[in-house]
Amino acid sequence: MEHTTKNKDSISHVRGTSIFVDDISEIRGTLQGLVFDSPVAHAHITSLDISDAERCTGVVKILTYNDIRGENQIGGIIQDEPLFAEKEIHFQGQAIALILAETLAEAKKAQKLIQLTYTELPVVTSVRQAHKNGRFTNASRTFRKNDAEKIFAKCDYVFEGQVFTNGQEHLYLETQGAYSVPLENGNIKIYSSTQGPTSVQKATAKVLGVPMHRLEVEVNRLGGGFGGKEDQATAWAAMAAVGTQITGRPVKLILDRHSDMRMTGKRHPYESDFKIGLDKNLKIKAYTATFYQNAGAAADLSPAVAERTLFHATNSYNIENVEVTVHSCKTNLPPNTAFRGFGGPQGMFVIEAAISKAAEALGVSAHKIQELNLLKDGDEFPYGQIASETLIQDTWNKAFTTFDIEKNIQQVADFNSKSKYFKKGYALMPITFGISFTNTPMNHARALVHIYQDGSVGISTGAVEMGQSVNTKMVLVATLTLGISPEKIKIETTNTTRVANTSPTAASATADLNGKAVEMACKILSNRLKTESARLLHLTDIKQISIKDNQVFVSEKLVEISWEELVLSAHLQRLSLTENAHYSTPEIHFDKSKEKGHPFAYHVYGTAFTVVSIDCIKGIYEIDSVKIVHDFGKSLSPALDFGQVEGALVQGIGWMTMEELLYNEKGRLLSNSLSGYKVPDIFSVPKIIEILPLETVGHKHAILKSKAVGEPPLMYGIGTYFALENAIKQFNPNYKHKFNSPLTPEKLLNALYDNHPNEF
Ligand code: MTE
Ligand code: LUZ
Ligand code: MOS
Repeated sequence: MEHTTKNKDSISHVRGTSIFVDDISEIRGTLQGLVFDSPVAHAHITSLDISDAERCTGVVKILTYNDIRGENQIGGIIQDEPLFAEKEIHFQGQAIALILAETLAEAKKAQKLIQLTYTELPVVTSVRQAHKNGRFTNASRTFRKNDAEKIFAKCDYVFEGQVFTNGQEHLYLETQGAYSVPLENGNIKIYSSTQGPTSVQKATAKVLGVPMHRLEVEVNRLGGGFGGKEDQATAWAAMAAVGTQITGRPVKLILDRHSDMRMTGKRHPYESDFKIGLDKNLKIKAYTATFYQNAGAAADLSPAVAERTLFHATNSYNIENVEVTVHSCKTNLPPNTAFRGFGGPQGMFVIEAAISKAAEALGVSAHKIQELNLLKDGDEFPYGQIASETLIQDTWNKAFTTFDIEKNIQQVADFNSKSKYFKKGYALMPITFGISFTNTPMNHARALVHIYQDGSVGISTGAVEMGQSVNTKMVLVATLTLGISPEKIKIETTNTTRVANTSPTAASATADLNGKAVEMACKILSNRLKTESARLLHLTDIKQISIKDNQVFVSEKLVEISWEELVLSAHLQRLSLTENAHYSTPEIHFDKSKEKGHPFAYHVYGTAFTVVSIDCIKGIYEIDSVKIVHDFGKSLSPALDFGQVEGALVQGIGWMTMEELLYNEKGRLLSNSLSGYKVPDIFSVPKIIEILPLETVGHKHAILKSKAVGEPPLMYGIGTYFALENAIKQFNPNYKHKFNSPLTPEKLLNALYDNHPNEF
């Protein structure tokens, strides 16, 4: 059954019966919240007059920072982010007030009557400018292995370059929102579309000035998060809860698409400088890079994202001398945040650019340099972890043999020699991605498992379902551990009262962390039930007892005790049918004072081979094929895991080719709607996506040896960028790599003809 398991929500999604925050039946008396946000990116507020607006029909209250009883502070890692602006505005779209009205239409009327006056201050959007001005959201960091600067002098070849990768809009289908409901004695229940129920609970408690136990945060499922709701779901929940605290009424706050795009942070744009040194055998001897991360106006998750950029700065390569530095530059953009890959993609793009630059200058194919420098067991990452169970070369070699890549490369060359206005290009993209929150203390989770007396099972964990199928995976873990059919198992909502102190659903580690806790709780329950079977069967030893297919077996022989009979019997014996287990990842540690340690439980590996075609008259392109060998470990469910690879790949391709985030010099988001911001659709996905699992035994720290899969495949999309640049070179021999992503059709058309040797 495992291989055909589909996401258990798929039917209700298709039928439209799944319940997202905006679908929750409203309680009588519910107020509608509407945010009044800043029209400018940097200013001193001179006055805020809400009196006309507050007199509007239907308006019950307009909240500003003055109404906050606790602290006006929602910063997660660093306390630098007010819920409502006070004296100063730091980005366009920053919340200033929340209108609470009987209807949304009334709130919208009132919104127009709020009078804000301000004096504008200089706006900084560029990271180089912020860096020059010494404006950072958090401390810069450097990872160092040996002495790169010294080694450059001894290298046969040294190349330098600059790189830009743009941000990315999350575009989850369900926009940000929350619904806050008063309970008795001033307690509040918050329904939130968040990846981090505990982050919402903690930040909201601080804003309300109440202890965490007064707040219950409930998450049913998300219509996508992609990192955008790891930290940035908090503000809307806190605002709605302040509304409930002040008015005593339920408050619903759902952002419309436009507001969501304007007010929330995105993937961090990065500008980077690199220097790479090689010997004459194409071995990379030294690598340095400086990353300028556009953090936006507050830290949000930027310190953690920056850290992961450093962890992945050498991607899948072993380099003896490395020095990489990241600066989180403070600008007047909305605070940028987690996005699938979490800084890893930005770091990996730069080393791939450095390799491509070297390949261009030396007249070799980049994949020769890539291949010669792949990691192997025993190599040391710049952060001190020793590579073990390394599978990057296995995925690479399997891709070359199975997909016959050398032949494909020859076919591309043959095509290009015959075709004048259509050209093809290819690239290889190896990935090595570390699994665990880089912040060691976050790597733990709990599960609460109830077996009801009729034999049905209810499981609560800290995992949030957002389309990645974590709930389906939890069902699989419980099914396999308890030996009962999946229909008997229900995954409950994620709720801070049932499972407390959760880490957000993030870092691709959710199924591992929560799944291990589910497995532990189920094992304890299973052993208890086996003991009960032994009692019923007058056996002394439970070793020969097993539970499978909803039945008890002794020494693999069926005995006449069903799961239901066994459970009821245990209940009548007054045994507990509930377990609560806690799992924390073993072995991991990291010393920030030395920037060395063993931060990851394991790594995920893979290799993608991408071929693209460009139309040199129109500047448009297609992706012919992406062929991938991926290390799933021993996949719990290939159907689900393949879906993650396909989705992440296409999201990565979107980031690299068409999603062009654009702010003007005043910090105004120009790509603020779906007419101006293009995401991949079914016509822009590769014509062929082939995914081949690498056959392995899996990793012991992965849930039932099935490795984390959520983020790593996004980085296969990076191959598309380099394949496109290589195709451009086939048409325009004077073209030099630009490393300026996304490579939109407009940029590609210019690249084809800029400085072309022929007249057109
Ligand atoms: N898949 C879907 N359909 N929707 C999402 O929002 N988020 C991604 C990935 N896959 C996401 C998704 C991100 S950013 C992460 S970190 C992982 O799922 C989180 O889930 P996991 O830890 O269970 O893999
Ligand atoms: N979130 C986080 C993450 O807090 N720490 C991480 O290491 C991480 N990695 C990927 C995605 N989200
Ligand atoms: Mo994913 S960026 O860890 O939410």
